Amino acid sequence: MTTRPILIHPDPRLKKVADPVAEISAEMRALAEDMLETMYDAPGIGLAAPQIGVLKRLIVMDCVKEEGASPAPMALFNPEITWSSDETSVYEEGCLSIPEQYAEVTRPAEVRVRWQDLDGKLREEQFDGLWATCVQHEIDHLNGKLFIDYLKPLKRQMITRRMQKLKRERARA
Ligand code: K1U
Ligand code: ZN
Repeated sequence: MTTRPILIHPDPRLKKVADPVAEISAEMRALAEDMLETMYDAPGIGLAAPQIGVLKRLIVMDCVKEEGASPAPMALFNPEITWSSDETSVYEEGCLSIPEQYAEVTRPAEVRVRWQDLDGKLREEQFDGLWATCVQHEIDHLNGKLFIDYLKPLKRQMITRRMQKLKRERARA
């Protein structure tokens, strides 16, 4: 398993619609393992393949945050939201591609998601709480959408400028 560098916004690869995974091959399973390692190392609670520059419809998540609790890693290939609740919830989101920037985003409080697991088996589950927020944030990444796209243009521009500055500083270091 290897950690992979995470792309920082703005990057054109973060704005593209990712391609479906045609076959859950050994290579795709290894990619999922690398993504989980990269997510835990960051640390984060989710990661989408485009964030490491791979334009494939694969996300990983583990939203168990309590200290000492057992990890609950998930890898979802070709995830699709099949139902969203009318009830919404607000969460102060962050993004590993937009480090140290947080903002409140309103999303459906519960979603049903269908996906293929590591064995290629079709699965469907209902998510709530932080899992629901995270799975929607990650599926947005597969569609080239970032949490800052939900914000007012001025706030989005301010965050984008901060990220441009951060990238310039990192390139100089
Ligand atoms: O997709 C990503 O960029 C990962 C992102 C997922 C996410 C966070 C918050 C709401 C929705 C989706 C992160 O993991 S940011 C880091 C983070 O939230 C966190 C890090 C350490 C401990 C707990 C949370
Ligand atoms: Zn993100």
